[in-house]
Formats: sequence, C-alpha cells, structure tokens
Amino acid sequence: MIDYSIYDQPVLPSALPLENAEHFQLTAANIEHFTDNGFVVGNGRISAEYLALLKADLHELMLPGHVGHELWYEYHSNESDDPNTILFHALGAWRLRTSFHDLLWHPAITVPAKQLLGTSVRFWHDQLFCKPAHHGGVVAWHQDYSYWSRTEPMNHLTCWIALEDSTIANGCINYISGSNHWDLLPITGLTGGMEAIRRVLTPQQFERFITPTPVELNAGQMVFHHPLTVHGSFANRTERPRRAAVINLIGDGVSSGTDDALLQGVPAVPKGNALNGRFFPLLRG
Ligand SMILES: O=C(O)CCC(=O)C(=O)O
Repeated sequence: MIDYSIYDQPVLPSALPLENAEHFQLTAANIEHFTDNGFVVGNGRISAEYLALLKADLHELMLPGHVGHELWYEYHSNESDDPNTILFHALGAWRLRTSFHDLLWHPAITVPAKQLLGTSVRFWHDQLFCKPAHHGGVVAWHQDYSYWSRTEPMNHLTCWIALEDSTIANGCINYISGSNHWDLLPITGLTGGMEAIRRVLTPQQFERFITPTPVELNAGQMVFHHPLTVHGSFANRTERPRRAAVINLIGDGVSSGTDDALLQGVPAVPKGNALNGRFFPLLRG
C-alpha cells in the first residue's frame, strides 16, 4: 500500500482542471461577504467525473477492512453520541487514495484559499463527514479553532465540499453569520446535542442561534469558512445520504504550539517551528 503523503504534488494531475486561476477567483464582493459573515460559497466546483472518483473511493473507505486503514489520523465509523443516529467522521483520506490526495491541489480550493488567507497555502489536514440516509446524525455547533489551538497563530481556513446535493432536509452545513468576530469558545462537543454550546454563550450570542444560515450546495460546490465561525449541521432523515469532504488549510508560517504530535502518526513538529514538509505540503494557489 502506497502512503500518498510522500507526494508533494498531484499524483494524477491530468484529473485536475486546466483552466486559468482567474476562473476560480473570488470577487471583491465575495471576500467582503467572508470578512463580514465568516463564510463564502466558492465560484468553482468539482466536476461530476472527479466526484465519481471520490465517491467510489469513499464507499470503499467506509467499509471495514479496507487497504491502508493504519494510515488514518482518526477513524470513527460512528462518532454520534446518539445510538439512533450515525455520523461517519475520519481524518487522513489524503494518505489512502489518489482522489483525496490530489483534491488538495484542486484550483477551485487553492485559488480562493490563497485569497482568503492572504499568503501561501499549506495543507493542515482533511476530514470526511458522512450522514447516511434516514438516520444521519448531527454535527454540533462549534468553532474549528477550538480544536486547533495547538497550532498558532490562527491563520486557518476550512473548505467544505459537497459530494452530493446538500440541502436543509439532508443536513447541510449551517453558520451563525458574523460569529467569526466572536472570541474563541471552549470545546462543547462535536457530535452530541445541538444545544451543548448554549452553556458557553452569552444570552445575546444565544439569540443568534434562532436564525442560523443554512448553506445549500449542489454536488461539487464548496463553501469556505473562518476558524472562528460557529457552524454545525442537523440530522439527515431523508432517503439520500449527505457526504462531505473537508480540507483544512493554514497560511504558510503557522507553527506548532506543542512538542507533542499534532496528528496521530505524524512526527511531532517542535514547539515554535513552522508546519512544513511531507505532512503539511505547500499547495500552489
Ligand atoms: O459536515 C458537517 O456537517 C460539519 C462539518 C464541520 O464541522 C467542519 O467542516 O468543521
């Protein structure tokens, strides 16, 4: 089994689009929307052909006993706290399959990421969040940086990619618009109840949860969010699954804040040293 993290560029570049970078660029109005609200839908998309590759690989990666299982940073076939629902959540697919590896270099992701981070872009890690039909679980409200404070300064970005149409009914991502301007909140759990966050909010902040902003996306579309933007997603009770690939990025120069390993199975980056090298490749944008 090849560990694709040895490749610091796409393994099969011909599968990626050839269009000029301008094709994927965010407009000034898009960037203003991100600055004000903490999220913005990208202008590019992943082609139907590439999505088919990702979904075929994902299907296999969700089966027990698949080749390369030892390479995951984290693998939860069901991370839901509710025994009646399922939330598949895994980190590290880029090491196991070329489709997920090469996705990091997709210009629909890297071009806007460079604009939003304002610097060269490095890969931090990837994630898969999959809710099966009928009994897909929730992802509780959270800020991503609550989980990443072991890396600093905060210059991080998340790109959430819909692998199939993602709608209010099947549990699309929701944002609390403007929460990117809030302070960092403590961790209150990723897969328990949606109300868990309430205990760390002011009454004024809690009021904002009456009107979250759902972002419905067609298959292949993506939305970018700031590391402090509070987001979460509700259950999927429809007849269709809701699967997403997430790419988490950092600006070049983000450093380790610990001498411990940043991700399971990845050699530690000494405290104060910038993340770079094999596990945190530079992505051209
Ligand atoms: O897929 C979801 O519903 C939530 C994803 C998420 O929490 C994230 O990308 O940080």
